[in-house]
Amino acid sequence: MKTRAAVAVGAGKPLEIMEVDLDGPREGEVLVEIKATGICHTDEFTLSGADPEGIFPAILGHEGAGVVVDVGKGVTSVKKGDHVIPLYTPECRQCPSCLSRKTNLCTAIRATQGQGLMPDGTSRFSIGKDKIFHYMGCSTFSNFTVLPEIAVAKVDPAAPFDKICYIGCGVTTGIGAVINTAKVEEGATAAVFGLGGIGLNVIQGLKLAGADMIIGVDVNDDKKTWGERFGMTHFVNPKKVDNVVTEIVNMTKRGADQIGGADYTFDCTGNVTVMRQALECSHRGWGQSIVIGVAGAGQEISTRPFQLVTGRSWRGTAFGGARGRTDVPKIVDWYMDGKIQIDPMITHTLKLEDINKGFDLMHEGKSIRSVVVY
Ligand code: NAD
Ligand code: AHE
Ligand code: ZN
Repeated sequence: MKTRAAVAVGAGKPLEIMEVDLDGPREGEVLVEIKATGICHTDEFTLSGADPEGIFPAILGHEGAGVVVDVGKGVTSVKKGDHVIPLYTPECRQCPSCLSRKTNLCTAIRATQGQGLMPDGTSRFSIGKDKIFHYMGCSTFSNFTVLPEIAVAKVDPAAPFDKICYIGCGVTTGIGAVINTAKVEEGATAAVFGLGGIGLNVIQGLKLAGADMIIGVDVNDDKKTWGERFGMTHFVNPKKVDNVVTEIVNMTKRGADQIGGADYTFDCTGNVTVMRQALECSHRGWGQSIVIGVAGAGQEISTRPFQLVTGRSWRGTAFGGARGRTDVPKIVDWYMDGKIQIDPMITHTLKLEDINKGFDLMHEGKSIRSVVVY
C-alpha cells in the first residue's frame, strides 16, 4: 500500500513529506493506522545526527496512537479495530530480560530495531527500489506503519488518540521514572532538572507519589509556571545562582545534622554536565539520581568516585521502567479516570505537513508537546 509520511532524509535536514510504499504485515506483525503522534526530544536528537544509532533515510516518531487495520499470520493478542499504542520498548514476556522481572528492557527484537529493521531483518518501507528505515520500531511519523505484535499495547477505545499518544513516551517515561525506577516514597524531597515534556511528567509523578518538596530546575524562566501547574514547590534557574548544586543542597537542609541534598534527583535534559549536578545535589548516604536524558555520541558522564562512596546512586531509566503491554493500558486508564493530566501539556496540534514547525517550537522552548494529527 501507499502511505503518507514525514521522511528524515539526512542529519540536520528538515523532514520531507512523501508518499512511501509500505508492505503489509508478515507473521507476528500488525498494520496500524496512526491517528496521532507526539514529537519527543529524542526524535530531534536522532534527526540532529547526535544518535549513534541514527540512520537515514528513516521514518522517525515513536510516540503514537492508532488502530489495528490488519494482522499477519499467528497474531493472537490484538485484532482489527483494536486501539493501540506502539511500544519502542516491547514486552515479549519470554526473553530472559522479561522473565527476570528485574527490567523492562525486553531483548526479543532490540538488535534489528536498532538497525532500523523489522525482526526478520527487512524494512517494510520503501520508495520504489530504495529502502527507508524504521525508527525505534515505531515510525509513527507515517500515517500507516507495521509493528511486531509484541510492540503494541491494546488500550481503551474511548481514549482520545491526540492525547494518549503522549503515553507512548513522555508521560510513561516521566511518571514511570518516579514510580517504577526510583520508587519514590511519601514525604520525599526531589529535584527535577529540565522541565520539558519529560520533566513535567516527573513532577506529576512525584506529586502522585506524595513527595513533599519538588524542586524544578530549568534555564528557561517560563518553565516556573509550568512546573507549578503540576506540583512543583520550588524553582531554580541555574543561570541565576552561583552554583546550582550548593543552592539545592542548602534548600534541602533538614534534621539535626543539617546535611542537605534531595532524596531523589532526575536529569531530563540529556546534558552530561547537568547529569553530574543532579547526582551531586542528591543526599549523602542515600540519594538516588536517575538519568532520563539521552546524550549524544561521544558524550560521557563523570564525577568524583567519592560521591558514590558516600552513598549516592547513579541510575538510569528507559521508558520509565514500564512494561509496555502491561503498564501502558493502565496509564491510559489513569488518564481516563482523571488521575493524571495530559491535555494541558499538549501545547500545539499540527498537521503532518507542518511537522517541522513542531521541531522549531521545541528548539525555541515554546512548546511542551506538539502533536501531529493525521
Ligand atoms: P524538552 O526539549 O521538552 O525539554 C528539555 C528541557 O530542559 C527544556 O525545558 C530546557 O529548557 C531544559 N534545559 C536545557 N538545558 C538545561 C540546563 N542546562 N539546565 C536545566 N534545564 C535545561 O525535551 P523532553 O522531550 O522533555 O526530553 C528530555 C530528555 O529526555 C531528552 O534528552 C530526551 O531525549 C530524553 N528522553 C529519554 C527517555 C528515556 O526513556 N530515557 C524518554 C524520552 C525522552
Ligand atoms: N540510540 C541511542 C540511545 C537512545 C535512547 O537511550 N533511547 C531510550 C529511549 S528515548 C525515548 O525518547 C531507550 O529506550 N533506550 C534503551 C534502548 O534499548 O534503546 C544511543 O545512544 O545509541
Ligand atoms: Zn521519546
